Amino acid sequence: MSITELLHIKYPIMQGAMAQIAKAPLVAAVSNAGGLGIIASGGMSGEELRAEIQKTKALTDKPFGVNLMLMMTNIEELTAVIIEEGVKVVTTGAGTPKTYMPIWKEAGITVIPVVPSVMIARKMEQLGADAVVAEGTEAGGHVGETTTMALLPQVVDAVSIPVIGAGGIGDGRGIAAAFALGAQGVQIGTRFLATDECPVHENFKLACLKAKDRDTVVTGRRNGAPVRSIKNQMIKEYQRLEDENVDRDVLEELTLGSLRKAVQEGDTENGSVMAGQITGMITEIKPVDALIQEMMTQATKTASALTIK
Ligand code: TUI
Repeated sequence: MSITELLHIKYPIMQGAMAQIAKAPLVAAVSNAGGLGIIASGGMSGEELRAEIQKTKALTDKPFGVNLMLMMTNIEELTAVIIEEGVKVVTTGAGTPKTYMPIWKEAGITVIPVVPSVMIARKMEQLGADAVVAEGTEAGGHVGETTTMALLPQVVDAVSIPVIGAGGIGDGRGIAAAFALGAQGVQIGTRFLATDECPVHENFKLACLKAKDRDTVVTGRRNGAPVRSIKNQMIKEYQRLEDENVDRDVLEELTLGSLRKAVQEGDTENGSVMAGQITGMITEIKPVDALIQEMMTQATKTASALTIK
């Protein structure tokens, strides 16, 4: 079965779940445009998630999913809401969904874990995942070590379930490349930041437009939660403290509430501006529907124009 059949969508494009950003307006816009919008539930309570699901339902009659960030401690509570609200697709990140898998499968939910390595992809297949998103280190947010170019074909070879490519995909050429590597779909996060419907502070969008190819950096490798974001004042301070080998809680204090600062308040110097490496090629803020149409046209054109000699 193709990804579009599995997810009941028109185009094989999933929207990456971006904490505090991937909410009803963006999710519904992506689903209405023929992709799969995904609500990022990281940081939400059960009732906050319920409200977001209901807002999304009011804006679209198309399928959408919910992402569960597995570092969260209220996964049971969020799961109950997902089941009660009849959401049919769950993606997971930043951990293993092992203990919850039987509950989700019992409820008839399609489960698609995001994975950073072949080993974890295999593990997810064994646990009963319906597909996996293989996410390369080009992505924004919490990342692994392997690039999409190297990771994707290795995951494709290692599992028999469909593989969706993610990390470093920001236009139709990237989609065609992911399919050339064996992906059956793509997940795109960063490119959707610079859209009209994306409910993130305007300064965050402008930071994405301004950033060049080398302007993102991974911090936090030492404390086991490496995160890619756009370099700024806070990142410089974080790196300085990391180099000084300060205690973990000093670093945590610096990052506490930092995503909120950037996303909500628009403080892109002292806040955490999580974004992937493709932010360097974003030149324009546009509507989600136009973006998806453009990406699909470019992807099919790119694929059919390939000559290798
Ligand atoms: O999860 C993401 N990206 C994220 S989560 C996030 S929220 C956050 N904020 C601050 C610090 C840390 C997180 C921001 N961006 N992508 C999917 C992803 N999953 N990347 C890596 C993984 C992953 C890592 C280990 C998945 C599974 C895993 O281990 C599973 C196992 O079985 O050990």
